[in-house]
Amino acid sequence: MVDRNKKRVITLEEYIIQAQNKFPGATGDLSQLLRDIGLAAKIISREVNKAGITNILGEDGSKNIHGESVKKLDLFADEQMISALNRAEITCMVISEENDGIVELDNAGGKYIVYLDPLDGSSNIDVNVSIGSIFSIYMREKPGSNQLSADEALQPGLKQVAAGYVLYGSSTLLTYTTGMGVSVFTLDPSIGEFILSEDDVKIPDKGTIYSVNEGSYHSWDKGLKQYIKYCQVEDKETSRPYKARYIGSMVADVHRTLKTGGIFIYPNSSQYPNGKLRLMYECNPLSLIIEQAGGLAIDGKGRILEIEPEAIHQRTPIFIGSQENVLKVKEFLDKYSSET
Ligand code: P6P
Repeated sequence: MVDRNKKRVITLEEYIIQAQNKFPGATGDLSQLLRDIGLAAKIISREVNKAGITNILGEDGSKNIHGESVKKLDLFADEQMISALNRAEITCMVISEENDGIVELDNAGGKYIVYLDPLDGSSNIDVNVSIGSIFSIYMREKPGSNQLSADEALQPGLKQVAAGYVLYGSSTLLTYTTGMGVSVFTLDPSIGEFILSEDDVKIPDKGTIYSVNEGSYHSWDKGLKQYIKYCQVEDKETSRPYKARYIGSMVADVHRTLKTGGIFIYPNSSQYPNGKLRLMYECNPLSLIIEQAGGLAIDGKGRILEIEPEAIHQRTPIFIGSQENVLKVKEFLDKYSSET
């Protein structure tokens, strides 16, 4: 007898189609794009989970455009994502951390522009710590034109039509938003499908975890130093001292912040005067996710999503997480803004 009360699983494909049906005018192109990213994520997840067995761990001996050693898995993830996006012929160009300029796809007239960090946190691959893929999707301002330029891709984060990440951890999660809330899918390897595990996710208004690389403490501005001291002072009313948690993989640190509340920080410093993390394919997509979940993301002054980009690989400081935690660090940054 079928147990009709048993909750039926909803796959990523079914969810995307149901969401598309809410928009009668939808062409189905964005749905196709999200499904293609989902397919690439499954292939990358399989390779990440057996990386220790196949000869795909370690470095491939080359350096990326930022002078960072490239891991074999970085390149594999980049190839899989770009290949998946190319097949659907609705994306005209991809901008990826692994490539200096724009990667022109076969259909130069495609209406979408996709930013990728194909495998973020790759320094953690060889020590089996969670890593992630991040994607950010924009509509072209001049659809149909075969003249591609990076300028067309320089749009503020508020204009993203979709954004999300894949977290390769104890399980593989795909989290995304199209501006109508945040949904989380968990990969069920036994059937090879992403299954809806949480819908319309909301970040707690405040949290008791702060996440920052305290090894750089001495190169921070005074406001941030004072904020971290505030987090560490005992005060039962505000549940302090907070806990410090830092994985060193942005997708993992931000996903934990989404789930538990609190704040993730990668600030400007003497080593990284404009911050280390990339605006277009790390900070903007994760900021859209967190804001859609009711949180906040700033560069220390204003919203990350409102930054008018000047370069496709530009960096930005980021303070992202629960409203109350982000507003509190901003109080300290403003108070000590005139002091270094
Ligand atoms: P640090 C990983 O290399 C990364 O790009 C992000 O995923 C992560 O948040 C950050 O850099 C870690 O940087 O300087 O603390 O090692």
